[in-house]
Amino acid sequence: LKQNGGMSWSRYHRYNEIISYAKQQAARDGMVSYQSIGTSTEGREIGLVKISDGTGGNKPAIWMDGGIHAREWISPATVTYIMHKLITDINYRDLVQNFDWYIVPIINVDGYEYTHTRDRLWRKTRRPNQGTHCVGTDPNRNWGFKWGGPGSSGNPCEQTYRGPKPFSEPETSAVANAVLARRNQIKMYLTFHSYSQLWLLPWSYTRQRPSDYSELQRLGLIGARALASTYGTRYRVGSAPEILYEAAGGSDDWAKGAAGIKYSYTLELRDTGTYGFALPARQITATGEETLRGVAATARALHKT
Ligand code: ING
Ligand code: ZN
Repeated sequence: LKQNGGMSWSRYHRYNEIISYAKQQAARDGMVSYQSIGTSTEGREIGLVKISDGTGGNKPAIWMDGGIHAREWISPATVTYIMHKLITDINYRDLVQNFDWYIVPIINVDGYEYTHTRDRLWRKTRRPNQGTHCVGTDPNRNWGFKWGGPGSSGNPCEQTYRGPKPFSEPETSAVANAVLARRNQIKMYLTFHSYSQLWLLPWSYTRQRPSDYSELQRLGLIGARALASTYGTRYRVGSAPEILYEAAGGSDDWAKGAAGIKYSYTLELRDTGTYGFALPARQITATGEETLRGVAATARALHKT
C-alpha cells in the first residue's frame, strides 16, 4: 500500500495526497523529478513532475495537465494514473525512452480543495473579485490567446468569467510560464477535463480550422480508437465549436496559438452525463486505463511523424 504513498486509484485523493505522492515518486525513482512552478492565490504549491530516463539531453516532450476545473475530479485521478503507469509499467517503457513527460496533476489547487471541503460543484479559481462578492475566475477562459472572445464572460458572477485580464490567475500564469520555458521541447500538449467523452481539436475560439487540422485530426482519431478498444468507451473527435460550444481563452488554444505547440488537445473524460462530474470512484481505474491507451497510441503515432 505505502509504496504508492497512499495513492490507490480506488478513491479520489486530496491535494496534499497527490503532491506527496508526486514528491515520493521523485525521491525514490531517478527517472522522476518534482518541482514547484508557482503558488496559488491561497498559497498552495503547483507541482510539476518530469519523467525522463535521462539517457543524455532533453528529448521531444509531451505535456499533460489536469484539474484546471475544480470539480472535474476524474482529471487529476487520470493524470496521476497515467503518470504511475509511465513510471512502473514496462509496456510503456518505449514512451519514456522516446519522450520526456511533463505532468501537472492539478492546476486549480485552491478550487480542487474547495470542492472537497465546501462546494462539490465549484469550477473556478478562488481569487476574490473586486466590487462583488462573487469569487473566482474560469481558469480555462483566462489564457492569453484570443482572450475575451466568444464563450467567455466579463461578469465575475458567471461560471465562465474570463478574469480582469489574461493570466490574471497565478495558477494559469504559472503553468503558461512553465510551458513557455520548454516550448521548443514540447511536441504535444494534452489537458484533461470532464465530462462528455470528447477528444477536442483546435480551435476552440473559432469555427475556422487551422491549416494543419487534418494532421491533428489523424492523431486524435488514433487516440480515440485506441481508447475505445479498451472497454468500448466511445469518444467524439472534433473541435469544440463543432461538437460542444465556442470558447475563447482556453489552454489548448494558447498552447498551439501562442506557445507554438502543433499538437494540442483537450480531452473530456467520462462519462456522458449519467454521473457527470460526480463520476464514482469505482470508475477511476477503468477511465485511467483507457485514457492511458489512447494517449499511448497518439504518442506512438506522434513519434513516427
Ligand atoms: N469543458 C471545457 C470548458 O472549458 C473547452 C470545454 C475545452 C472549452 C477547451 C475551451 C477549450 O468549458 C469543460 N467541461 O470544462
Ligand atoms: Zn473543465
